[in-house]
Amino acid sequence: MPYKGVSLPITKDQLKEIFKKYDKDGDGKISKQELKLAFKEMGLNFPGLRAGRAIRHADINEDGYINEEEMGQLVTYASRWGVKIY
Ligand SMILES: [Ca+2]
Ligand SMILES: [Ca+2]
Repeated sequence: MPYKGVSLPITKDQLKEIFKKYDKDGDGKISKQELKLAFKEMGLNFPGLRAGRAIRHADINEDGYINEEEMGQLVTYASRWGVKIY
């Protein structure tokens, strides 16, 4: 797990790639459950709560999932929580 911990600076593209890895069912979209697991493994507190908030913020077409286009919003949102992005 090279991505463990939230303090290492990573690029937005890298963070996107990390989120994509958590697309466990391979449908090309990140569900709340998948996002929760991602946040949990990043070491964030309250991953379920954060996943819900992040999806509400980034889910532009309001289908409850984060797709490729919405991923940018998600990354920007996640960067507020100490996931360092340069
Ligand atoms: Ca998925
Ligand atoms: Ca969506």
